[in-house]
Amino acid sequence: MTCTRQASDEQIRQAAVKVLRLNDLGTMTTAAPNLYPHMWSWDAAFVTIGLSRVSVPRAIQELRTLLSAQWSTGMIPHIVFSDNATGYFPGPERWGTDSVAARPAGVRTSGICQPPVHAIALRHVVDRGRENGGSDQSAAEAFLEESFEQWMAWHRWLVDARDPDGTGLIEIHHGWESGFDNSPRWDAAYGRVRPGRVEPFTRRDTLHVADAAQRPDDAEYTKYLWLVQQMESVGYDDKLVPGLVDFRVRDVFFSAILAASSDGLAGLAEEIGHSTEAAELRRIASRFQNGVAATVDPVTGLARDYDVRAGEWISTRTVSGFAPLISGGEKALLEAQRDLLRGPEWMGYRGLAFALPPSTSPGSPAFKPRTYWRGPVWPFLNLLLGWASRRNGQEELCGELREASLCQLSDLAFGEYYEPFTGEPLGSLAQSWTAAAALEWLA
Ligand code: 9WN
Repeated sequence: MTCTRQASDEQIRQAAVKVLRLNDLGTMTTAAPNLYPHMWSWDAAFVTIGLSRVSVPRAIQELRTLLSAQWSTGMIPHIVFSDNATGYFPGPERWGTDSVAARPAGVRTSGICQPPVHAIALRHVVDRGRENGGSDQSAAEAFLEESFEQWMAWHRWLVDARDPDGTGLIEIHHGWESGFDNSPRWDAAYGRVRPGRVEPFTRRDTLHVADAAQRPDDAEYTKYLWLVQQMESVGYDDKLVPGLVDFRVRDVFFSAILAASSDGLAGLAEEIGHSTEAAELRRIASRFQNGVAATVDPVTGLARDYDVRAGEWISTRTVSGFAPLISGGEKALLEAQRDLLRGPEWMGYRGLAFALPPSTSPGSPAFKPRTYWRGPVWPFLNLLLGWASRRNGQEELCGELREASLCQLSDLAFGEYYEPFTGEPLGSLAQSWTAAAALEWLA
């Protein structure tokens, strides 16, 4: 499918750089200007990838800021709050993390995590530094040496705290940890969450989007806050949370990202002579790659999450079903997944504005074209799929995703997500990781 661009490459590049500049607070880039006035963990990784095309030192700073918020357990929190802590709810007070001893002093954070895309971003920073040479190269290589143990601690924490039984899948305790907040993947699990008394709250997110119906509703938010309250009641203790929290699922997409990132970090470890850690990371990569492959539904061909409390597979048709393309795996599995992705339920669905996978298949009864993770297309995910396709030796698929993405992003709105059939940008505009994805696609 060919598509038309509304702006030249140079116009897209300049507009994307402007978004990142306007969202830059100096040492952190906010995820979006109004809706998200703080740093989000997996957004920061994509922002770093985009920034590395503009300034390697600034890209390094982004990861450094994120690492300054790492808990002593190794966890990297999903939000690092800026000083503008009143601009988003729930803020640090509601998270109740100020009294958690594992949190580094002087940095306010949430108490949960997000998918570990960071080592992929670090690989980009090192590669850009080496391409540029000179001070960019020395800064990137010095940063790799200096930060390596912290990335290692992050991956080890995920493995030890979130997969203690060696299933090859990471357990999450909140939809926010998946980054796919209200995806229909989580509907059944949330259906079983029965909130107790939740402290009263006033949302701020709905003030910053054109139509509040695009966001999760209040009943969903009540459950989100209930889970926070449950975890907060035990100080986010890794040993205690699984025993009391009402949401426990093994997230296949998160696990695939851990596999891919661990493999990437292993390569970086080898380059700096950490061969023991490299071997450990390769074992992690293969454990989670196998874990992901084992979830594939023989009927749909999509990878599945697992609801731990219900003891059930989750078979909703969402884009997370393509987790094996991210983790990598056996040739036959990846070929089948690529066919599916290009097929009539996904990139080839009739009438799509751009041949890009919607977050939920339009063929699914759960599909809602304008509602957040229930249907819209999320541009940063397409960059991740493109990156993985190239790593898997699939330049052609990467090229298709690139072409369609650049057409989509040539509206210069840098939407958080897009209506799949009209191509309308939705949610927050000038979203940082969307701008970053554009910069990386243009390179
Ligand atoms: C909650 C920042 C984040 C993304 C998530 C996305 C959304 C937050 C929210 O925004 O989540 O973490 O308030 O809706 O779902 O993937 O990291 O862009």
